[in-house]
Amino acid sequence: MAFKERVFSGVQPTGNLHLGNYLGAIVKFVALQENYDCIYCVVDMHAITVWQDPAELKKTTREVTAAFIACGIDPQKHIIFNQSQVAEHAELAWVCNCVARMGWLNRMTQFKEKAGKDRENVSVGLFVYPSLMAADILVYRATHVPVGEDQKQHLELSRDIAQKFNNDFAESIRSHGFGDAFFPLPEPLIQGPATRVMSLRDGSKKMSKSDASDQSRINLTDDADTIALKIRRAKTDPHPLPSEEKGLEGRPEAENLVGIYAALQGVSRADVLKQFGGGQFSTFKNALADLSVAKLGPIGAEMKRLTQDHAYIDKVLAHGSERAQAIAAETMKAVKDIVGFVRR
Ligand code: AQP
Repeated sequence: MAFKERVFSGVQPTGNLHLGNYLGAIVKFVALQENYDCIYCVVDMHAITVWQDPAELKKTTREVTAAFIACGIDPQKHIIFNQSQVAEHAELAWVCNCVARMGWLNRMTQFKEKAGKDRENVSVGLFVYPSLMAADILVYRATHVPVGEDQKQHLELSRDIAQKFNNDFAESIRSHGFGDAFFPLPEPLIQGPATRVMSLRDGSKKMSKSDASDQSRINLTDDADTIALKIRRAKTDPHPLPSEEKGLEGRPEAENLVGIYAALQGVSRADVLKQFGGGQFSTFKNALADLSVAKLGPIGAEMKRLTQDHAYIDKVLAHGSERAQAIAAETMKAVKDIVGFVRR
C-alpha cells in the first residue's frame, strides 16, 4: 500500500541546543520542508524521563521552538508543537508498549548508557522511551524521520513495532478497510558528513546537552567570541591535516572538525581536505571558527529575539498542537477499531 509521504521528528527540551542537534537533525528538518509535509515536535514528555525543573522545562520548550523557527522552519506551512499537548502520543504509546517485546527494549544501547550502573533507580519512562518514540512517529503514520546517528537503533525499533502491529492485527486491518498494512515502516534519514558530531574535548564522546563541560559543545546561543574560542581550544592531535580521508583514520578529533566544516559549508570531507590538507591545524581552526560564526551567529541572535516573545511562541505551539491533533485523532480512532476497543 502506498502511504502519503510525511516527515516527523522531535527534539528534547533538555538544555542548550548544540551544533550536533543542528547538523544531525535541524538542518535536515529545514531542507525537507521543501518537498514534504513536515511535523516537528518538542518532545517534552521524553524530557521528563529524567527529572526536569518545571520552570526550566517551560523555558527550554520555548527555546527549542524558537530554534526551529530561527533555523528556518516555517510554522505556517509546517507543524511545530510540543508533544504533551497531543494526548494521542501517550495513548498510542500504550498500544506500542503492548506490541513491543521486553527483549527488544532490553537491547537499547541508549538506555544502557543513560541508566549506567543505576538501572534499578531510573524511571520506567526511560526504559520505555523508545516505545513512546515509536508512537510519536506512528501516530502521524510518518514515512520519513530525519535523525542523528544515535537514534538509529530507536528508529529500527519503531519499524519493528509498526511491522508487528501490522502482522498481529492483519485481519482486523483488512476488515476495517486499511488494506495490507496500517502503519508505514518509517524510514530513517541519517546521511551527511556530520551525523554524529563529537565532543570538542573528547573525540570518542558524542556532543551532548547533558555533558557537564560547556567547552565540549557549541551552543546555538553562543556568541561569536565564545564560538571562536571553543573551536580554537578544541582538542586536536599534533599532526597536520591529511590530504585524503584515509588519513583521518584513528584521529577522531581531526575527523570531527573536518566533518563539521564539511556539513556547515555543504561540501564533502574530501573537498575540505583538498583545501586544507597538509596545512597546520591552527589555519584550519581559524577558517572553521569564521565559518561557524557566520552560519550560527544569525541563528543565535534570532533565537534570543524569539525566545523573549512568549506570546508568539505560545501561539505557534497552540496552533501546531491543534493541527497535529487533528491528524493524530484520526489515527487513534482507526487504531481503536483495529485493536478492538469499543468506541463512544
Ligand atoms: N552529537 C550529535 N550529532 C548528531 N546528531 C545529534 N543529535 C543529538 N546529538 C547529536 C540529534 O539531535 C536530535 C535531537 O536530539 P535529542 O534532543 O532528542 O536528544 P539526544 O539525542 O539525547 O541529544 P543530546 O544532546 O545528547 O541530549 P541529552 O544530553 O539530553 O541526552 C536527534 O535527531 C539526535 O539524533
